[in-house]
Amino acid sequence: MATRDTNVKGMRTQVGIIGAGPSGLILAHLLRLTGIESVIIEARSREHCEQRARAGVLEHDAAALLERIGVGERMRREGLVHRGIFLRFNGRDHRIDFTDLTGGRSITVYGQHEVIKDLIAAALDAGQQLLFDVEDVSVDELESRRPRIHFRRQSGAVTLECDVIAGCDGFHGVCRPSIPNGALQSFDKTYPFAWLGILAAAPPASEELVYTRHERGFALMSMRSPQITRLYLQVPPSTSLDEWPDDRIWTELRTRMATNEPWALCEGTILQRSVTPMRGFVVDPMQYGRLYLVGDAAHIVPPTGAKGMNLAIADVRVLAEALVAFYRDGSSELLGEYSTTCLRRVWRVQRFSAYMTRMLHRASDDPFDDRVQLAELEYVTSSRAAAAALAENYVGLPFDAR
Ligand code: RFL
Ligand code: PHB
Repeated sequence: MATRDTNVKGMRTQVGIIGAGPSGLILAHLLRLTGIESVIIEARSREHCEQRARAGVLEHDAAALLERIGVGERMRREGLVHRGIFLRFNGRDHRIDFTDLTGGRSITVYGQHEVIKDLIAAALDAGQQLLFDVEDVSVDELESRRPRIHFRRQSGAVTLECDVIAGCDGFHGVCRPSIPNGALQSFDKTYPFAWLGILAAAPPASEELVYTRHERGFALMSMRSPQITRLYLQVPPSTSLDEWPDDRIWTELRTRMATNEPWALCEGTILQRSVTPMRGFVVDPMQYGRLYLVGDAAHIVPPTGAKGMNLAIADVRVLAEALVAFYRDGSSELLGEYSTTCLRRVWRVQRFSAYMTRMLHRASDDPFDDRVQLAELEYVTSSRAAAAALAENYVGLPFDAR
C-alpha cells in the first residue's frame, strides 16, 4: 500500500524518487507495475513540469516502452512517426532513410512535456504519491540501509525514510552534490556554443527534421505538430535573448536554411524562446551507497543527437529491473552493476552526440576544419555504411547492447 501523506513529519517508502521529469515519473511507473512502492517529490509545480519545452524525439524502443507500459495512447495518436531525417549542406538536402538502413526502425516526434503530462495523469490515476512544490530538499544516511530525504511542504517539514533513493533531479539537482567529494569521477566537456531555441506557431516546412550545416553556424528545424515548428540556431555561449528580436531570428534561420531547391521556411508567432548551453558531462560511478543517479542527474549530452531523454529512459529501465530483483529475490547483484551497465550506453551516446555536434556546428574559422567537416557530411550521405551507422545510433542502440 502507498504511504499516505497524513501531515505527519515522518514518512516511509520503498523507493524515494527526487524529481518528476521523465526519469522520476517513468521509474515510479515501472515500479508501480511490479508492486514496488515509491514516493516522488518535485521542487516545481505540476503546471511548470507540464509546460517546460525540452526534448522532442523518442527513439524507437523508448516509444515502444511508453506504449507497452500503458502511457503511449496519446503519443500514438498525436505523435509523428518519422522514418528519416535530412542533412542539409551546400544548399542541398540529403535524406538519411532510417527505416531502410535499420531494418524497419523509426523515431517518434512527441514533445517531452506531452510525455510528462501523460505520465503525471497515469500516476495520479493510480494513486501514486507525487508531491509537487516541495522545498529545501536534502538527503542523508546514504551509506546506511535507511537513506533519508528531508524536505518542506506547506504543511511542515518531512523526513522520508527509504530503502533506496533515486536521484532523478536533473543536472542542477541536489543529489549529485550530496555525494562526498572524491567518491565520483566527473568528465566534463564544454562546447564553444549554445542553442537558441524557439517554438513557433507555423507549420513545419518539411515533413522530417532538417539538420543544417552552414558557414554562419548550425540550424535545425524540428516540430511538435502539423501546426507548430521547433527551430534552433547555433549561437555563442554567452548569448542573451535580448540580442535576438524576432526579425533577427527569422532572418538568420532563412539565411542558414536557404536551399538551391524551392523551399521556404514557414514563419509565425514565436511562442517560447530559450538559450541552452551545450555540454557533455558524465559521473562515474552513477551511484553512492543507496543513492542511484538517473538521467540528467548523472550525465548530459549536447542535444544534436536528440538523446538526453532517451538516455534517461535507458537508465530507468536498468534501475527498475535491478530493483525488481532486489525486492523479489533479495538480490543486490543487478543494483551493484547498475552504474557499469548504464555507463556503457552513456559513453556510446556521448560519442554519437559529439559526432553529430562536430559534423554540423561551426567551431572554428579554420578553412582546413571546414573542408574536413564537408568531407564528413559528403561521406555520411554517400556511403551506405556510414549512413547506416548514423541511422542505427539515431533510432537508438538496442537496450540490451552489452
Ligand atoms: P529533468 O527533466 O531535468 O527532470 C528533473 C526534475 O527534477 C526536479 N528537481 C527537483 N525536485 C526536487 N528537489 C530538488 N532539489 C530538485 N531539483 C530539480 C526538476 O524540477 C525536474 O522536474 O531530468 P530527467 O528526468 O533526467 O530527464 C532528462 C531530460 O529532461 C533531458 O535529458 C532532455 O530534455 C534533453 N533533451 C533532449 N533529449 C532527447 O532525448 N531528445 C531531444 O530531442 C532532446 N532535445 C533536450 C533537447 C534538452 C534541451 N534543453 C532545454 C536542455 C533540447 C533542448 C533544448
Ligand atoms: C526537438 O524537437 O526539440 C529536437 C529535435 C532534435 C534534436 C534536438 C531537439 O537533435
